[in-house]
Amino acid sequence: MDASVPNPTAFSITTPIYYVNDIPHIGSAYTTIAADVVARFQRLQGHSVRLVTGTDEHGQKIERTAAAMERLPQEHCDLIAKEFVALWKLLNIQVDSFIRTTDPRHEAIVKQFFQRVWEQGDIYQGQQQGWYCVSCEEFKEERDLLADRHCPLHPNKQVEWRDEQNYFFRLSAYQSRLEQLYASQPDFIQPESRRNEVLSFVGQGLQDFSISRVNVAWGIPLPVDPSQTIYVWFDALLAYITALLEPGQAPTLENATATWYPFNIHLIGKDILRFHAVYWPAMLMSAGLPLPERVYGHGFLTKDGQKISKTLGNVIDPVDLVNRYGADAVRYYFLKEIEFGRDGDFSEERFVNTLNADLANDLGNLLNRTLRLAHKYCDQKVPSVPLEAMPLAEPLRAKAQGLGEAAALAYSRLAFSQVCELALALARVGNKYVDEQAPWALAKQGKQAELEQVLYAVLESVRLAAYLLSPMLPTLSNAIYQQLGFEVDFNQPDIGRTLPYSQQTSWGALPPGQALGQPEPVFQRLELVS
Ligand code: ME8
Repeated sequence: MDASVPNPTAFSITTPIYYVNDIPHIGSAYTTIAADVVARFQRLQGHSVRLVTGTDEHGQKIERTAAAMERLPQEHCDLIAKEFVALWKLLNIQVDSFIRTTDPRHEAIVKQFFQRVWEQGDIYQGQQQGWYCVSCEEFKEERDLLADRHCPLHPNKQVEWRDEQNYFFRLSAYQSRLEQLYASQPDFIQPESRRNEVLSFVGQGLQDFSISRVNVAWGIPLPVDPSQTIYVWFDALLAYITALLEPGQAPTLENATATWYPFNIHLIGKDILRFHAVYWPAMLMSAGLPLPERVYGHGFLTKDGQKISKTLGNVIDPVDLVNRYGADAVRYYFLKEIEFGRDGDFSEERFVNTLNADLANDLGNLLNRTLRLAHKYCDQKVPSVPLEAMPLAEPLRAKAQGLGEAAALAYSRLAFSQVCELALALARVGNKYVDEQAPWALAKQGKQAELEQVLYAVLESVRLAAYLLSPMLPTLSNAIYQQLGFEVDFNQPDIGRTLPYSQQTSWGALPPGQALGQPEPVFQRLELVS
């Protein structure tokens, strides 16, 4: 297959390749949850999906962390990488490829890529002088530093002076090609605020950057000078490509880029935007490889206004949150309550209140009360209301009209909170509708046809809301579908074939007469646990 033509039915997405300087925290979970939701949405649309994540294990930051813990670097990486794998399982993330940069296949890919860039004449030797933040693994401009030369992203860490002979990548040679890229593909960097940041940075003029280190033993040896190792960022970005190798496949760039390449989205936090939106496309241009479709840089989760970070030590433990509240709750909260792309503060009280209001009350309770009525008045079956009998103007049907398209658009823009609002608005109208129509009174008056119409409309609305929310809430949506009498599992990779998006977002997908399950609360109210 020609690697420059994207495969239309294949969708590939990456999270950052996380540092193993510590166990994962809620920030790493945030990006990975969002990537999983995008991937699940694409599966609903019937696409084959590859979700790539992994761990970034080389470089000085990891070397020092391991030394401080009196571990060998590899031993340290093995321990921490396991924690990432376990967290993704706990959060119900469907990882297709988990790549570790210490995987020997990765070294082969990095060396081949380096060779291409070398042959292109884009690597040369030079003197690197500057202030280096080991926690960012990045040189900083003096004007960007805080008082006493502290890093703005790691205010508890001082930058260190470096003056060494390194090998440089000729980034400056790509200035105009990058500017053309941003102009011809305005969606390449999202959201808009991040795009502007990059345009302003590139507009100041690009400088070559060093891609090797002299005094860092924990890295991939530089092919042209084994006394140096490859800069951890040059190495880590390439892990996206290594991750696309099939098990047992020879580690060549041709193999790795044959099926899933180029990527549809690199999902990252705003801290690593330059690497992905400037350095990475230039590296790919140099190596003659196609570019990703878009780079999305989301905001930071903060606690008391400070970025939550492993280095700062103000972390929220995702394992603890999941153990106390469940994976669906954690997945939902961060995507619903924080507009994706912006920063957002975490509050446990808000967490509990949001989940109770949206999932226990608006959605869960609506299903529960309606199911009970259907058990009582409709012989434990979905009311037998044929599609033709349901007027287009029926309030819930009217509200549901166009919801599938609106949610698809929101998902494609990564506007997760908007998807939640669309689905929740339907549930809220449903609750009001039940109150107003009072099906129990219709029963008393012997208005069985009207009663059935009301109950059908409400059950169908809950189904539709659950379907739209299923990428965020796979467990809850399974429970809702099962109580509605379906035997399905939203965790199946071929879910888009079992429950196709366009069919499931059309009114009437709930089969009249289908036997209903037992009404049980699908989402238990949460208590604030201190
Ligand atoms: O940067 N809020 O790894 P990393 C939101 N190894 N997201 C956050 C966050 C916060 N407070 N803190 C971290 C690296 N993140 C490199 C990446 S990629 C080839 C190499 C998320 O472990 C966010 O996605 O420091 C951020 O970009 C990423 O974790 C940084 O992860």
